[in-house]
Amino acid sequence: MFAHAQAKNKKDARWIILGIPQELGSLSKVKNYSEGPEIIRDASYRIFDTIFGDINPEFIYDCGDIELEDIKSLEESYSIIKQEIRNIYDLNKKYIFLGGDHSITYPIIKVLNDFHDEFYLLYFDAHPDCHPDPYINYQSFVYYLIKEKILNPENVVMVGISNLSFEEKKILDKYKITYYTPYDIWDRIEDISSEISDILDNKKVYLSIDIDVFDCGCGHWLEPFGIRPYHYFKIIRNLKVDLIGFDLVELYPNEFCENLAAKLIVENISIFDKQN
Ligand SMILES: [Mn+2]
Repeated sequence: MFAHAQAKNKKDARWIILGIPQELGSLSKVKNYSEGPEIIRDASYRIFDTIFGDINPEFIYDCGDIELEDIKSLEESYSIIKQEIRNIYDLNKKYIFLGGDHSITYPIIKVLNDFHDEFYLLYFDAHPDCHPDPYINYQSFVYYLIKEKILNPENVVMVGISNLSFEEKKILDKYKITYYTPYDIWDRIEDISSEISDILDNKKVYLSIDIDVFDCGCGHWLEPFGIRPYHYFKIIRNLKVDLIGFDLVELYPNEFCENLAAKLIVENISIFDKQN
């Protein structure tokens, strides 16, 4: 149970936490993505009050994890994740999904697309996950969401892109996807946070955070040229949006990184509660 999740039941909560310990979507040999939800919950006991706003634990409910342990096929895992989210989905609540590898965002976006006419994706990641692989996995699912016309590429904003394949660069150009590199972010954070705030002004937004966007080595992929939590919060605090929810994925366990993950979640709640 997440430390700050003290709502007595789902009905009274404004925020719903759901763990998705998926790792089938990863191509990496090290398979401990599935530990993510539990280690983030453990770390939440080391993170106390918030610095950006207030947090009220009575409005946060933790649903626990989706059971994925015995699932051997990716298609089956996507269909179970979709079904479980549909079962608990309520338009009046905000959702926090704990990954897992980044492929969990594929079924999440599919469900959101059923419930919302239009929404924007704000994507913090060192990678655009648009690689045109022959099947849907953690590095190709954004490409598939666009190809399947689930995501409108005009409604995607990527932050912190530092490592992309030749094909991905062409795809980002072809679909005219807005993206910022860590250099852009470090160089002109004030302007970029205003730009992003203008693009997303009053829109419904889903936020996806791959922790490898930060340059502190917390993701499975170790990307040395990234952004800092300062830049992240600078952008997030400037938004005036209708947040649908967010996910946090690809955490590689160690105490510093687990604390960062829990901190991001707790501060997100306080920031987005204040915005509404
Ligand atoms: Mn990534």
